[in-house]
Amino acid sequence: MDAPNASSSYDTIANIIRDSHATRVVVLTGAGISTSAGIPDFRTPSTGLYAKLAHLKHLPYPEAIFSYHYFKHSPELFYAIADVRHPRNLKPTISHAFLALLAKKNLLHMVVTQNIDGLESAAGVPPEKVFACHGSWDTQRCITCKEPFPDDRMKEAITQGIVPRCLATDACDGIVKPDIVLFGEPLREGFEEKAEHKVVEADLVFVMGTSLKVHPFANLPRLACAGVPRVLINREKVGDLGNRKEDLCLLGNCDGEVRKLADALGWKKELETLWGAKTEHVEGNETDGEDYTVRLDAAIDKLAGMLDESLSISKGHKSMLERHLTEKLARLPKPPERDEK
Ligand code: CNA
Repeated sequence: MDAPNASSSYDTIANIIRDSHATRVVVLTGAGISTSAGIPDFRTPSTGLYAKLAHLKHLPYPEAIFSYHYFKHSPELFYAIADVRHPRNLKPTISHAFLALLAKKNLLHMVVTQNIDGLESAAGVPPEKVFACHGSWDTQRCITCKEPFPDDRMKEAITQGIVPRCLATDACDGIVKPDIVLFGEPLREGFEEKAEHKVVEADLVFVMGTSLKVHPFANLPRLACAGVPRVLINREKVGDLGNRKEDLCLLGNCDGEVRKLADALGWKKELETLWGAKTEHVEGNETDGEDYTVRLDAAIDKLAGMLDESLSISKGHKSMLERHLTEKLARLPKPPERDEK
């Protein structure tokens, strides 16, 4: 079968939705859905966070900063850049608003997101329709005794770039970590029920703004039943999307593709109105423009300085890195911990 041209793809998807062929829509999202809100993704060459971290010569590999085993040993490195990664005062994108519109029209079965920015909820997707499988910055706890840690103290620590310590008892003093899932940690409870089962039940699956490099999330699109249309909205082809005859690939920026799709559905005005209502009270993205790039670069310079210092004062850092890499290699074949491909 010939690949449909782009304009007929929008119409095909619109027909599937409009003619009520699809009423259990599952949307699988990643960092690309939030880049236009000003949050860099991980893997886009040049603008992604990994490209920036790759210049740090004493970091074993860019993802180490987001690895639990590395965090336990060197939490100060994570907190050196926590302030620029923390999502606050951000506007949801029109792509997030599209998810809320699907929910409003009773079509949304579940959004399964790898994102930790909370922008689905900010756009108005009901909480029971969002499964953030990598957690969020909303809460935090001690990694030793698991006691929750107060929000205001956490905010202070993040702003100042210092490692928060457990307040539960004098004896504990454990490191506090936001309830985001770092590499090597178990996923949030409910992955089977709220992600895998929902994809199996879906009659239409969207995959948006993800490189599908992180497991076990990366396997979710394959769980869609045979014959169920899978729609990729991304700048590039990823995973096995495009391999089934019912797959449709809209390659481009999420927001632009979503606008075209909304147009084909006759939802454009409603979408813009919903988006406007959810963003008018947010004054401006904190991560907008040059100021954010300057802050991010400054945080990464600080990180570089800390790494240089820790290497020059401590041979222990080197042996920790060796241990960490050995542990990482030993852990690789064991899903369902969150891990790279
Ligand atoms: P990734 O590996 O960085 O991939 C992003 C994908 O989105 C790539 O394929 C890009 O080409 C594509 N992309 C980027 N911008 C756009 C855009 N505007 N329109 C269309 N496509 C775009 O990120 P993944 O989400 O796949 O990786 C999973 C990690 C990233 C998760 O564990 C997250 O916690 C982590 N992350 C989250 C956030 C966030 O919460 N906003 C930000 C950065 C990283």
